[in-house]
Amino acid sequence: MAKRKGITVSRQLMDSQMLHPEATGELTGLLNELIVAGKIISAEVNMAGLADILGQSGKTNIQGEEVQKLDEFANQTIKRRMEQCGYICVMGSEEDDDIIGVLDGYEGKYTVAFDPLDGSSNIDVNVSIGTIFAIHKRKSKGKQGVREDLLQKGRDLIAAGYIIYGSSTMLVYTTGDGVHGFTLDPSVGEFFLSHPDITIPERSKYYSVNEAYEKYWHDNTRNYIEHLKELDYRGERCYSLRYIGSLVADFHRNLIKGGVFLYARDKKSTDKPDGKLRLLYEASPLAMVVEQAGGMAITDDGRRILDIEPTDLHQRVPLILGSREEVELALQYFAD
Ligand code: P6P
Repeated sequence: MAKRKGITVSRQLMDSQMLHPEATGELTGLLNELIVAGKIISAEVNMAGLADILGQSGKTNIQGEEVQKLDEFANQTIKRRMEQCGYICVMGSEEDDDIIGVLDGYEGKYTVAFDPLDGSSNIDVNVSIGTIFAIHKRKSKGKQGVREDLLQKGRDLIAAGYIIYGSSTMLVYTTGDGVHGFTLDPSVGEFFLSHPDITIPERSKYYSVNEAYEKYWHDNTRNYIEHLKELDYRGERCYSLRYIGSLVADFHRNLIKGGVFLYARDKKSTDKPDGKLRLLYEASPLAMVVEQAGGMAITDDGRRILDIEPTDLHQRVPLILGSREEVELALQYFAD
């Protein structure tokens, strides 16, 4: 008797497409192409420990960070698939200074912004890392897309999600009808539904922040974290700090177990007055996922992440996101 494997992501995408009679199948096609790229990256990441791919590539990216070889591989893999998939008109990557076009004749109605391999500084120590993606509908007319097609508010996202390369490879995404998680079965090369309709616990005892920067924090961050440390969580025990230093890994843990993640602005780096994380391909897509899962995502002056009007491809934004009650508590310290 063949062992039932369950629902594949392609089947789930087709089912949700059927709920929208106006759907043309282009979004499904685009997500399927991103999934193929994710499978290719997953195979490479899992091989990294064996191949000589580890180590520095000797190049630096727009962020001034040393680019690991796997970063480049992931970036090239996604760009090659996207430029000729026929579903997008322009893309933006954390690894590329400027917007990236598509092959002539392959222009489609969507755009994609992505971080090809976030947390890459953790590659060599086998910590979970991830690909984050954000999909909008183009606004411009004509063939090739333009910058303005990418600089759209998170609340107008059509779809968003991430692939986490960890003890297993998982795809977590939303198209606005809830959040669904799929686990890759490498033996058949398919993502199977493993976490239907993910909802983030409303409360939690976990907070994620890099405490090493405490002396650089603004008072609101310091007062909030100090308050958490004074709180008895439901009279049982105080909060626990969980911080991996890999955004997708920290976010995924909080999505499943509950928690609040902070990367607020600090006084440490004058060249990063708005914190470290990027709006278009980190904060916005994760904010859509967390809101669809029942959580919240705000800046450290209380604004909703999804309402922010982007002005630059690589703009940074202070980010506080996670369980609804935890972010509501944080709002008492951060709302202007
Ligand atoms: P810090 C990894 O380099 C990253 O971009 C995110 O994945 C992670 O959340 C953050 O930086 C960690 O930054 O300053 O705490 O090392």
